Amino acid sequence: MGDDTNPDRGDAAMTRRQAVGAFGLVASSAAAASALAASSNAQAAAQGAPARGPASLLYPHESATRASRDLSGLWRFQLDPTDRGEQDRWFVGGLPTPRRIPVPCSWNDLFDDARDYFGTAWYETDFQLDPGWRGRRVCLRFGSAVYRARVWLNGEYLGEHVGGHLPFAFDVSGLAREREPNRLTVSVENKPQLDRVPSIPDPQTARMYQVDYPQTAYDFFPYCGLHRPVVLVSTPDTHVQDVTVTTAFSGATGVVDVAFAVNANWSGPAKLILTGGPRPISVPVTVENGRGAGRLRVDAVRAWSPQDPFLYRLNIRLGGESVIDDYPMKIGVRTVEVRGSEIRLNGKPVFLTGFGKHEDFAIHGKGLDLPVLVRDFELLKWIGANSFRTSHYPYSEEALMLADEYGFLVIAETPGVSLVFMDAPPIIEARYRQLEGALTELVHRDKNHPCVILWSLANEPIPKPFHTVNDIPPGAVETGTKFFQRLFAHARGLDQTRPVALVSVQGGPAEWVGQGDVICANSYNGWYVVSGRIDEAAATLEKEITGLRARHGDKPVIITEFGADAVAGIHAQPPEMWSEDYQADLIEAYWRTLRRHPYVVGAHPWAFADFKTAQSIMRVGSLNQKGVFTRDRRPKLAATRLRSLWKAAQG
Ligand code: BDP
Repeated sequence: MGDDTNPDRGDAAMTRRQAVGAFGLVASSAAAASALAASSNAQAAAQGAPARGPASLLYPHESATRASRDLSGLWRFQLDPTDRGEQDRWFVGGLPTPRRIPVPCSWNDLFDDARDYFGTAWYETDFQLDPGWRGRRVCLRFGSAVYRARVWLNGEYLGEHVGGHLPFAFDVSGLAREREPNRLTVSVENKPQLDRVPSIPDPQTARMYQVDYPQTAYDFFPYCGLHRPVVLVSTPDTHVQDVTVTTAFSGATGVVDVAFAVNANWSGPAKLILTGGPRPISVPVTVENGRGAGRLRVDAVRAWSPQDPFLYRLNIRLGGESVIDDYPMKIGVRTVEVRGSEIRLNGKPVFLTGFGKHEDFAIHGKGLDLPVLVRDFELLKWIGANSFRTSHYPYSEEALMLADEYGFLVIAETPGVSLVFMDAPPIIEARYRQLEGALTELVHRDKNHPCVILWSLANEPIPKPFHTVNDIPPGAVETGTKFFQRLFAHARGLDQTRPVALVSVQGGPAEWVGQGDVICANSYNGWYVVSGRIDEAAATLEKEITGLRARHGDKPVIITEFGADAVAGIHAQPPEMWSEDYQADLIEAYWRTLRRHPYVVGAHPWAFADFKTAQSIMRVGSLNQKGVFTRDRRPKLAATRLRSLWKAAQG
């Protein structure tokens, strides 16, 4: 953490620049970078720093040519309920009356006056550049800020990013001072807005019969803040900017195709090096105008799978005799495809056992919490899960890297939760653009993870919000159909190597769900419907899944959510709602019913663990208690029940 003194307050260049880009981090940081480049190249040149360009979003793995410094720690923090910080130039003069906040962390569980605060808040810290980084390219990378972040360095506006859960970065070469302390200021704002994703129900048009506080259209607490690490990344001036790896098999040989981009249209020699097998494999590549591509053939390849999550190490090395840049990453060789009613991994059908989860824990909120991450993955292994869904937003990059190592199959979801289609066309269009941007960023970020086997474009889109008394407005289903046609086409344009789906509720609308390669459906018989009657719930489920089959041909089906709230410690014989016994029996009844249908290729009870929600008459203790584990990760009866069912199924 930096100290509180700021020897340099107020004397930096103070030009306040226009916010750039409606949502895109690439657009915003690139535009900001070029605006900045014009104004402060003199400063950069004086420091012998490279001219600024678009910042790479590659995860900041270190190598002989790359270093990074995590700025996590106790920063200064101030709420700004009247939005005066920009006008009063807090990014120049410093925060007037700050308190301390840990980064990364949500602000809501830390301070009583911040729990239900969804306005603008300011973060500030100081840092010193490593003297060894002199003259190198330096970027500032944010893992995620919910929802809109605006960033200043030494009083200079860098740009903004809109939408949480995904990284953004700025090239600060030359702008980050080498001999004096640097001051980093970030405003983070999370106002509930209709045109955001996720959104709130429109109080003007939606007549609600149940209102939560804070009001959300979705069922988790709207935590906000700097949720993931903020990192300084130092690379050579010429550096690898982006990498795309695709893998296939030719008999027992793995075929690894690597395409990569280098900044500033660089041309020259490069090398791809794959290690981890019996001997290193190296392929020379010629980079032309910033583009390089090569193929590695791996004899007797070790395919990545949940049973053997083997990762090779890939280095993309620029230069000939002397190395210009070296980007290291881990890759798994595997294929995924939908064939008939199967999802096939490496040509063999898989059945998904696992859960929908949340990034959620007491006090941290949605802040990256590595101990919880490791514990969760250990518990997933213990219970016999081979997969999970990143409901209902992209999880941290650390979670994805760890899933590669543990061998979990991941359904990677966008932040498109609880989309509705009864609002005015400009609102729906604004949401579309936001979601399309988030999807682009998500695929860009996670395309190289072997663990990601399916993109989920949305969770439970519905024509009109739940808990409303309105009729479905005419045209809402058709509007949604067009919305998803665009979104599916966009997803398939971004990635041809993975299937795409959306997660439906109550089976529909069929025109939306049917666009997926896999039919993903949430089903709450025994809870929200057919409450308290497990046998009838199973019979209703039976009808539901045969109905899905009839509507969607031979596409594979995953039941992505089912379950019941259970308050830990409550028991009942005969089982009744809210007891651990009822939850365990309902989940077992679902499992047994689903397993009778060969085209059902996955069963994910909702949820892995209890998680925080808004306050409502539906949520005891402001918690959704459908967790099979409590919020502090103690197993409920359903956990031991699932463990024996899943172990028995695995033989
Ligand atoms: C589903 C949602 C999920 C909720 C769950 C529930 O997808 O986010 O938490 O219902 O109500 O409809 O428990």
